[in-house]
Amino acid sequence: MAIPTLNYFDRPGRAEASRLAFHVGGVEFKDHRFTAEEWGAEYKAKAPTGLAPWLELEDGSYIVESKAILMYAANKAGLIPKDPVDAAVAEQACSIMEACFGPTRNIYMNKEVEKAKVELAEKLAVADKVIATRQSESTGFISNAGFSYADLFVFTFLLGITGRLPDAMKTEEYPHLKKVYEAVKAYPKVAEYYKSRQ
Ligand SMILES: N[C@@H](CCC(=O)N[C@@H](CS)C(=O)NCC(=O)O)C(=O)O
Repeated sequence: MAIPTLNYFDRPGRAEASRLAFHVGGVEFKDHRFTAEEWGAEYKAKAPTGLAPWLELEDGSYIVESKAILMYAANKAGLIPKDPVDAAVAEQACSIMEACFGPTRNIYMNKEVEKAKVELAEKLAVADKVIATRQSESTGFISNAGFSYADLFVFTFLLGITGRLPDAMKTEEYPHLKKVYEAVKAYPKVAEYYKSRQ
């Protein structure tokens, strides 16, 4: 049986939330990873928009944009809240976290680093504040509706930044984001995924 292929670099980045969603949902997919060298030599030309990730579906068509791919994976995995408010709360968390990508990228690219650090701190503080308003006290997930793709989105952003730019964010300054991170990390299917990759 043909299965979808997720194409991305061999790092978490913008594909990790989808990888985890597929894994959590027990949805089969091919996790095709490449190095930066392979990207330049071969895959950039193959990528539909010249950017990664992209997902090739069983019928040969594709989906680009990491968030759209995550929507596909999350739908397949049953990780999209059904209630309208819960669904909006999940999207709210993703959007507010997405706003942190710009300054993070500038820090990574060594572009106006001090300015980017200030901007990142401001955006993380907003994300922490907004997530606090709906976060489940008992589970630590973004909403009382339970584990969703938004938890994976926030988790993988934090995983990326703490892994690649450990000095850019002091996690203890953002207790609600930290709580999401720890809750997702401890989620059995997620813990199992990282154990299997060791
Ligand atoms: N909005 C796109 C951004 C994709 C993107 O910027 N991908 C980067 C890696 S995270 C990339 O392909 N960089 C290689 C290049 O620009 O050649 C998404 O979310 O999928």
